[in-house]
Amino acid sequence: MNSASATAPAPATRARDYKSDIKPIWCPGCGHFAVLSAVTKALAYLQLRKEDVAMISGIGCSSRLPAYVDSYGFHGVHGRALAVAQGLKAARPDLTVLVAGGDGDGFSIGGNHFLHACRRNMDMTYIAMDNEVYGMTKGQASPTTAPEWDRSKLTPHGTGVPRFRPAGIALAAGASFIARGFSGDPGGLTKLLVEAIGHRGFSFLHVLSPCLTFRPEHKEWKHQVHPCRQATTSNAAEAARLIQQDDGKGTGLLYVQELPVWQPGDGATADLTGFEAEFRV
Ligand SMILES: Cc1ncc(C[n+]2csc(CCOP(=O)(O)OP(=O)(O)O)c2C)c(N)n1
Ligand code: SF4
Repeated sequence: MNSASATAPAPATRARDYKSDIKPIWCPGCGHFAVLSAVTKALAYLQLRKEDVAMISGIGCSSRLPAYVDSYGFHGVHGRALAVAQGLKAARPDLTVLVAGGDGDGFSIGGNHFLHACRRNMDMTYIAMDNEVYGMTKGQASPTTAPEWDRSKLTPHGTGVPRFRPAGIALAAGASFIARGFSGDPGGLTKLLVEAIGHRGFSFLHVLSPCLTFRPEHKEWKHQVHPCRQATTSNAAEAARLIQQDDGKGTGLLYVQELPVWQPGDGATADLTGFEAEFRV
């Protein structure tokens, strides 16, 4: 190695360098492609080392995302991504932890973990790809499906149940960063992701990411999604008003606040030999 190359800075990592060799098997036009692209662009923008990033997910089409990113990853159990991610962050606070999943994974079976992850406020980013349907299991209603949607054989008269409102619930549960992006606006989504990763605490990024296979009518989202009509606030009461008055299609950073971050101390790295011996079968 000559002296010039010894002092030369390492070449910048490009977005495509963060893509794994596995080809996505999502349907053509699936919104999740744009989320994958935003993730790799955000990692490249921040020049994060692959070995310092871990992507965790549950189960669903959206939860396949970690397989397509060349970082550490864990494709886990349906609804348990946040539990796994928090365990990992407790043990390895040095890692940048990103969590990815769908509205079914995160708000139905994983709803309890979502609430407590918000209030625990560990330093990680949660990307919830909301297509208002269970895509992977072929089109059942999810918690964010409109009550009158009657295209699933399981709910031929609609669910009749009001929607789960992810941003409002995240705020009520104590999340310190709440943003909404749209897969039809990849530039805006990348920017929000960079901000979410940079925020110290639990960053909740709600992404409107259509499933054109089971909700083809969501092509219309491109005409319905709009920038949020009010400026970002750090006041929870103002954020509540903003989120309540919004039609659920307003994008941007809705709320950000510095709140105490929960990170266990030495306990996470304690010697567990005795404990493990006690449970050995
Ligand atoms: C414990 C458990 N319950 C149910 C399932 C079946 N299941 C797999 S994916 C899924 C829902 C996927 O929907 P969503 O999380 O919204 O992601 P999408 O596929 O729409 O991206 C369900 C119910 C499962 N795999 N494990
Ligand atoms: S079924 Fe829907 S969510 Fe799943 S890959 Fe196809 S378009 Fe995407």
